[in-house]
Amino acid sequence: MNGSPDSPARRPALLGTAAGAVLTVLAVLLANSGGDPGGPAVAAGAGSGTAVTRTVEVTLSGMRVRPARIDVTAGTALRLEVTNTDDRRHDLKVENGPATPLLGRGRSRTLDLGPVTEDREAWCTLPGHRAAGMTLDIVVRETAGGATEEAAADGHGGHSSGTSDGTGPDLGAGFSRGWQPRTAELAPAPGARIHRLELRAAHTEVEVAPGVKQRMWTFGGTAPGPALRGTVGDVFEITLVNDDHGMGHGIDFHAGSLAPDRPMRTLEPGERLVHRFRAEKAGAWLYHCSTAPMLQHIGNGMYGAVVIDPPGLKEVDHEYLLVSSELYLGTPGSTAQVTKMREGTPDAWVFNGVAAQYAKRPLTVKAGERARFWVVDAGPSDPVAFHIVGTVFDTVYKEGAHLLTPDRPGGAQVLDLAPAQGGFVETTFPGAGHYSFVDHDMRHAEAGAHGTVEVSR
Ligand SMILES: [Cu+2]
Repeated sequence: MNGSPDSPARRPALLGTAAGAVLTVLAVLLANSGGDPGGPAVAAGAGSGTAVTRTVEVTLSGMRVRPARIDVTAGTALRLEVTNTDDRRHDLKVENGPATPLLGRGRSRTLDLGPVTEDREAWCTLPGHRAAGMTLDIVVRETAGGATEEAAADGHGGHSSGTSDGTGPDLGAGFSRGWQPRTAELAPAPGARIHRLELRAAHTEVEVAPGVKQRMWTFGGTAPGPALRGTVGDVFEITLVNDDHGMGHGIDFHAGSLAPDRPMRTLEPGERLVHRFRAEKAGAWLYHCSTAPMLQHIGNGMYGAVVIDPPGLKEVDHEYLLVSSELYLGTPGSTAQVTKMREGTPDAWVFNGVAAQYAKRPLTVKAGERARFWVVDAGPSDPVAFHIVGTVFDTVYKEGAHLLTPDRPGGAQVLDLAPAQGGFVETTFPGAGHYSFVDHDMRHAEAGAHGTVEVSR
């Protein structure tokens, strides 16, 4: 049974013959955003007189400890080289063990835990930081095992997104190589008065948060589906094709007024229909899958926006469209995932389908430029309070009406939208800097619903 040359049982003996009493195995886990754990993440066992010291580089930043979990073999002497890479100060305290002092940015301290024989937790002791997710689990295994568990536990393994503890995806991590954000720029309405589009309903794997892939149910291969834009009186002729072999889907355009029975019916796999409506009214409208249970169909990605310009809409330097929604990880339609939808405990809140994507890849404008932000709340359940730090809105248009125009003395700070509502705000960025835009419900902002407008001179 121990025939394999690299079987765990033989490794300590081999090491023991090569070295003396103490052998240091350096397992450097790269904590950088997006990098795979580099170097030999070796977990060697204590056996035949071999005591093992293992050194792990640990970084503190963005309300996270990286790695978030370290697997060690029982008896391993563990040494943590702790570095704070955050602008804020943090520390790290090990349960029944040593603690670092408060560390400023770039400061490091080594913690010697000695031989570890039982599971331990470590955390930042600053008020609220532990609850916000600054924890590290040290997990003891009885025997030497493979080196792959560290990698899997480090949040790089697709669905292993660190959500089991309720802290959501690691937003400080990196997106996969080649990742591109969903464009937030909204193109002007095409001149034609009839808009024809084929939309295919299908399953698509999407990187919904840094390093986290999720199977989404999509219109046109993306979540949100493609944005449509026109002017009052335009006709939209949407051909919906159900490419989903597993279930039925339909479509409901809030921008249209018509008897739902036929155009919003559920299409069985392989079926198609043409959904035609005339946009009689201006607004920022939601479209979504019309098949029950809609909580799941919308919650898994089947939504998008239709923008119908109000007459006389002025040109601005930049126009953006941000569709807000919740994000529920896990197998679509599984009991675990649907329970989160019913209980209102999403894993993240997002703009345009991906957590923190515009924090990683900011929107860029120049000082003094004027920008319009269209926002549609796809829900399925939560409202959004759209705010841009450092700006005042002089224009607010919500649900078909101007609530504020620049000729009036008042200003606005938030565009508040219930699920399925839409509108826009306008502002002029006063000077160069980094303006965060957020859902001002901070539970949502801190769990993905934030981005940056980078304003240059
Ligand atoms: Cu559907």
